[in-house]
Amino acid sequence: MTTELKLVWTDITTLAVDAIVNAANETLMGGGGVDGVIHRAAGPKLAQECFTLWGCRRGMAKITQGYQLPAKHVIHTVGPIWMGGNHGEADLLTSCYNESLKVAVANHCKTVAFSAISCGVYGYPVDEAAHIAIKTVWDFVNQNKELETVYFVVFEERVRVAYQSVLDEVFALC
Ligand code: AR6
Repeated sequence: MTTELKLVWTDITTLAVDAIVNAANETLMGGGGVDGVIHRAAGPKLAQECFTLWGCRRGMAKITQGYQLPAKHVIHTVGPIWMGGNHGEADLLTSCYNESLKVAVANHCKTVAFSAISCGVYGYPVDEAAHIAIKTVWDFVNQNKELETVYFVVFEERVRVAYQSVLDEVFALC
């Protein structure tokens, strides 16, 4: 199966996909940004399940149910905090996408929607983050044929512009 990659500008909590990917923190107990929005929309049972997971290391991913969300599951991944680029940030961000996709496939998810991990409070430069997000997903779907559609969900103009320009580059090469 060829996986479709799609850029969408919407609130990720509105998407009826198999899994949405949350930009969480190591506690997995909720926070601000997209994490807070997802927890509010999913309802308190999400935090109850997260509590049983004992947190998540940076660069890794864990899955829960979606509860009151239209999405069946939430994959929680913890992105790097930008500290100038020499602290393993790129490897950690790459790992977030790979680990989330591995968890998705292991749980038979065919449609997965990513938030722009680390592009908000964690301060990752959006052009570099967009490049890592798209390249990592592209490489993964070329090796793994289980996924139908991967959505890159953007919620701010500066992030949309960054993703669009990387996607234009990638598809120009095809
Ligand atoms: N739908 C889709 N994307 C959204 C939404 C939404 N409803 N709301 C915000 N975004 P951030 P991070 C975008 O800060 O940088 C939390 O407190 C937003 O525009 O949510 O990985 C966690 O608990 C931005 O482009 O995540 C952590 O402590 C992107 O989501 C920390 O923030 C990511 O921004 C994680 O920081």
